[in-house]
Amino acid sequence: MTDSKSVVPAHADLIVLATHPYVAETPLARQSEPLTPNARFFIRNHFTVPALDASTWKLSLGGSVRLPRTVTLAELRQLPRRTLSATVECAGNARSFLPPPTEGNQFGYGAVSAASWTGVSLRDVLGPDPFSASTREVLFVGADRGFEKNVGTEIAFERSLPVEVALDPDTMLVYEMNGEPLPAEHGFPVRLLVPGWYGVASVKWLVEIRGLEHPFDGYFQKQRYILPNDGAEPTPLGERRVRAVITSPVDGAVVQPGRIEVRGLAWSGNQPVAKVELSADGGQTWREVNLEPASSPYVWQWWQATWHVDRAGTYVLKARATDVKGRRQPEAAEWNLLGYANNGIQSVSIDVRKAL
Ligand SMILES: Nc1nc2c(c(=O)[nH]1)N[C@H]1C(S)=C(S)[C@@H](COP(=O)(O)O)O[C@H]1N2
Ligand SMILES: [Mo]
Repeated sequence: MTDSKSVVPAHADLIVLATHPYVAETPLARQSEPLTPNARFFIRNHFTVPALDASTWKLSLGGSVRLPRTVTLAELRQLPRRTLSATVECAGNARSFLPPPTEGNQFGYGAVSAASWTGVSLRDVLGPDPFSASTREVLFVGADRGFEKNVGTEIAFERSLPVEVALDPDTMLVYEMNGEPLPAEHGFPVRLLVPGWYGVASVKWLVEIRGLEHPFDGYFQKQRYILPNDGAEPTPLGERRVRAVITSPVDGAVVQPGRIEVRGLAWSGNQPVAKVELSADGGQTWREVNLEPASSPYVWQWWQATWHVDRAGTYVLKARATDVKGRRQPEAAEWNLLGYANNGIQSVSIDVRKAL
């Protein structure tokens, strides 16, 4: 069990941005396996990790559900079990590359990871026709809470979904991550998984689901994780934007002329990536790389290309992805006050030098 006062166990493989609450990203160079091992999966907490006991944990179903009730973990485990691979990306991923600087965790490209998730479809938990006819949204409440200075009081971590997204068969309540019970920092014992959406939708330490007859206007729904965020009517962030990253060679690497293997990852939201292109001249010319097929619509795909370089010099590598719906990532994403959803193209500078 997690001690609510303890800091999350040290993750030697992560870059720690903050400890209270704990926020840590995965270095790009450590994204070396098809899925991210649990100990290397990025962590984005807003409050202290709550200490929950699986044997007494209960999920309460209320609000505009037709049949208010509670569900235990044993009951969840009796429902049809499914496993789905999905990437989780924080909307703040790559925020530090969106000039000028914005408030928030200054993530590099590491606020993203992927795992196989096991649990049940939320709609199998809710049953047929679960909500009153006037239900508009479904609210998900985490057990974690704390003082939020922008609100001036203690709040819980909570976020809503449109009913049709909540009832999508791929929206799941998950209790295993990469074949192990969910680690404490990733939502033990049960979290929501909205597989193609920015991570904020996937509420950890889930304890309550509530049908709502009005749009939810909580802090994390209407003041954070929104776009635009310049005072215009805010829309809560939903599906992830398409993007590619280069994992190897790393920015600043020194290599010898010859054949250089370039590798990376690409993902989108609710659909796979169709094409990744690589440029070795800062974006003037592009060629298509070898892209692995997707093992699920929601999970990243590895790609690889061989780059032949004869002459010494500094080169800028760029990779850009296009998903199966034809959405291609932009050269630069539009700046926004809170630095969200930056899917602008990454630049990786490589120094090609002959060995002395
Ligand atoms: N209860 C709760 N759920 C949460 C959060 C949180 O702070 N509390 N953070 C959200 C955000 S912003 C992200 S990006 C993901 C991060 O999931 P991870 O820590 O498992 O990587 O969890 C989401 N779910
Ligand atoms: Mo996030």
